[in-house]
Amino acid sequence: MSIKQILFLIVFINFVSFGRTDKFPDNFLFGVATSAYQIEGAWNQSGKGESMWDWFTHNFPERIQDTSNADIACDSYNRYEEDVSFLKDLNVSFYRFSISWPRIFPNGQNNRVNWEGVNYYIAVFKLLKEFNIEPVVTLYHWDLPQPLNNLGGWTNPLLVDYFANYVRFCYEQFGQYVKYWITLNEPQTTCINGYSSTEFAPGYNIKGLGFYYCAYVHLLAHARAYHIYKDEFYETQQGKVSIDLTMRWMEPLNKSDESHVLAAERTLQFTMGLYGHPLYLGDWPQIVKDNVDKRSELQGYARSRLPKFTSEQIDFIKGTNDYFALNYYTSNLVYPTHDITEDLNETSYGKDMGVSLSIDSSWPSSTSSWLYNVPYGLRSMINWVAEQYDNPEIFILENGFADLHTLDDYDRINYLNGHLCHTLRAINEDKRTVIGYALWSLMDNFEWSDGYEQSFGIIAVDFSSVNLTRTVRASYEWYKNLIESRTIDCEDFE
Ligand code: PSG
Repeated sequence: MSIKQILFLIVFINFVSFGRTDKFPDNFLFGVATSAYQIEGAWNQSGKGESMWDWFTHNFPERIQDTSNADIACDSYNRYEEDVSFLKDLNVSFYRFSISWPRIFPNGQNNRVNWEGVNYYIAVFKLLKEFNIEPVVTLYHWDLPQPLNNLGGWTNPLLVDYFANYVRFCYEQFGQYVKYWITLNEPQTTCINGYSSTEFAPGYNIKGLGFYYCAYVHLLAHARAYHIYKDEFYETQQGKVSIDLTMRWMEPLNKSDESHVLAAERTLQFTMGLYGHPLYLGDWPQIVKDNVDKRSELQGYARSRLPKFTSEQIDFIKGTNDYFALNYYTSNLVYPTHDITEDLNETSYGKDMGVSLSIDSSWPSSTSSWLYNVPYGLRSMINWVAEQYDNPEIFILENGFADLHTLDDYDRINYLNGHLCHTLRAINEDKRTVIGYALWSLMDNFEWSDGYEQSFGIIAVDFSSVNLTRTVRASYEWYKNLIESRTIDCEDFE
């Protein structure tokens, strides 16, 4: 080999192995996310009312892995200035956080306002504005005022009116600061874990019905909140309103078996489609109606376990998503297990789909039992949403990883890197409109039924210290660097 050839080889190898960094579009938004109950603490401070998660953790501590609660959590209610200083240092474009309903209306109703709570959020908004950080605001991230939980919570259609009064007040008070509103966070997760299982608050396993009634009331509440904004506030505030939806990507166990392909598609329709279809196409997905109506009849119900929308309700819900707020964490393999006319005494919604879920043993695990690192699933999910709902603008509002309680969180960096590379491919190669990405989470916090045993933060919080000391992890520096350079190395993430 001549010197010339060797030199060429060196240049060539450098080009393929080190030169392959990809750049995010200039207007792509990078941010981080949290939620009120998980970080604020101060559960009964300054006039805040009891939420259903306060009630749940105080009365059923055994339902939480470490029997803990979020009475104090990260104490962000008192330490928000420090937390916002990290946002400034990271140089994020936006911060996604939620407003605690019982901090605004202690008994859930608009006849008593807790102005201290209102002023807390105004202080946060002002600080974000000072640092040029866009607030992306979730109106409801699972902390329902307990008096409304006593009314049956999200299975009672009266919640729609209470929610309407609450969101109207929030638009009035905070609307001047907000361009991106999220009405409800991940109703799929709470309708499954809270109304068809005892794992999450309120822990009502309303067999066979909870999942669907909860979805029905959430969709009506979202649509009402959307119309209130459009009718009363849009003209002056010019913001966008969405509902935040989550899904695991569903991959057929055997891609060459048509019945597996159908099973995966069916599962997507029963989970993401249950919300996406009414919002974009009107009414429940056909397969959901077919299966649940049929099974309910065979089970001897006088009316289907799936509530029917009136044609007015269908029109009222359709078209009420200005952008698609998507959370993605992980994937599953799916295979068909039984005909829906079988196992009629079983009430889980899995039986309405006729499928079972598993995982691929090659997927890297996290410390959390359900979370595997499957980056291509995010790209598949983006494409599925785009194809089903005619290319909506997609805003990824949660993606993150549960790692050991360590500062050297290389598995998290690896997870984030892969998911951001696949997001970039969805933009560049699949030509999808993805406008931004929020990393879950800014800091360790109360991880629902896992308590403090799972950590999702790029900032570690020492929950055993009185000062709740915050320490940045390796992933924090990695993300900060990514935000600055807007480039990412995708060599290892095919
Ligand atoms: C999201 C996705 C799944 C389970 C739970 C969530 N999944 O795919 O099985 S909850 C979601 C939530 C936030 C949590 C975070 C991590 O919005 O509050 O802390 O994800 O679990």
